[in-house]
Amino acid sequence: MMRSCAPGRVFQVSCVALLALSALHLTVTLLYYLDIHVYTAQMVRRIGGLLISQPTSSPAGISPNFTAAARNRTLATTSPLPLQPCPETPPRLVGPSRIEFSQSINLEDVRQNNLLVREGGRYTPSECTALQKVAVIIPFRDRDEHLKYWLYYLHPLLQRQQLDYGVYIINQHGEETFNRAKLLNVGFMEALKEDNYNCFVFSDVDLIPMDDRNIYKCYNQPRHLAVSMDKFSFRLPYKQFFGGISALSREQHEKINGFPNDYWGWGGEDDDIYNRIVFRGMGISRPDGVIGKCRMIVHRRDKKNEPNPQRFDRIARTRQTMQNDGLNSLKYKVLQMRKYPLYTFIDVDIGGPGRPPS
Ligand code: UDH
Ligand code: MN
Repeated sequence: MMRSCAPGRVFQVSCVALLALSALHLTVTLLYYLDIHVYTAQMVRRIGGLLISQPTSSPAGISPNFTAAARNRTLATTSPLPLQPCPETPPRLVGPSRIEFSQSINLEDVRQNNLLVREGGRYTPSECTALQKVAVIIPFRDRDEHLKYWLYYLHPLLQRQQLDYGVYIINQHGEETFNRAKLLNVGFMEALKEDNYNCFVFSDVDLIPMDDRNIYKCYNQPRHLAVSMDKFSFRLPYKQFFGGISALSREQHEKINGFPNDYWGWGGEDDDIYNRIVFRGMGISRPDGVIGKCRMIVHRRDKKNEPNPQRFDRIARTRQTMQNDGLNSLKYKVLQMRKYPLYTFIDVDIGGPGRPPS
């Protein structure tokens, strides 16, 4: 009996072993398949997020679009893929490029060429996690033509620099004498109400960098970016010059009590800012003279921005005035905030010389 049963038993054991093996194989295959699908689903969701985040309506610079922003926020928070930090040197930079102001710019075209820019002029790289969140603040009044060139050149450049950024146009309402530095302080405060920006690039509307290696981000010292401008024959006009475009981290800006609010008219506020930086023990960081080349759109002096005759007296007294004139004394009233496809526009009453905002 035992002998006759033996081959049957061997067969039975083999069958069970085979069955067990098949089951194991099936399970492994199934797990692998499911995993791939979860991953694929994540990819699809991510790419879908990018596609959906394109603005679809409202012509640039004309009508605001609030719904896209809400949608983008939702997508951004549900994105499941962990991303690598963005590299120190962005890989898609092109170096020197041609900047000219002869062609006319159509904002709708600019928008079509920057479909990844979200409502309000926001952008977040999809391929990596940016290390800083940058608010670009532009002091503004009645310079629509210059703004078009700025958007045309800067949006592609900032994206190549893999920055997580937002663009804020701070418009001085009314006819009072212009006050660049106070508008920049307003931009700092208002941008922080929107997001936890940790870097602020303050730029004139008429300045375009000629080389995308001039990165619009913050460094361990306050950064001066407009170091060799065409209008100064591509040289620093003087060693302490801090005008045109600068970048300060939130901490650096707060450490100097922000910028002065009391420079009405053209000139001096940039020297006051330089003094503030030095008096708080910091120095200036700069790109070299080749990378730091910039073009300024040629323009006449604006009305209500005449050279400020008080500027020399004021910059001689920065050490005292900076304690009580700055972020801690800033008073203004936001009249309107509008989200356009390529920028956020904030219309603000900052008062006038000796007159508080109403
Ligand atoms: N700004 C405006 N509107 C104004 C005044 C100034 O938007 O009415 C802003 C704008 O961002 C501008 C910045 O403030 O780029 C600085 O002002 P600016 O461009 O007038 O300063 P700049 O140093 O002054 O260029 C040059 C004076 C004109 C000299 C003309 C002689 N050739
Ligand atoms: Mn200018």
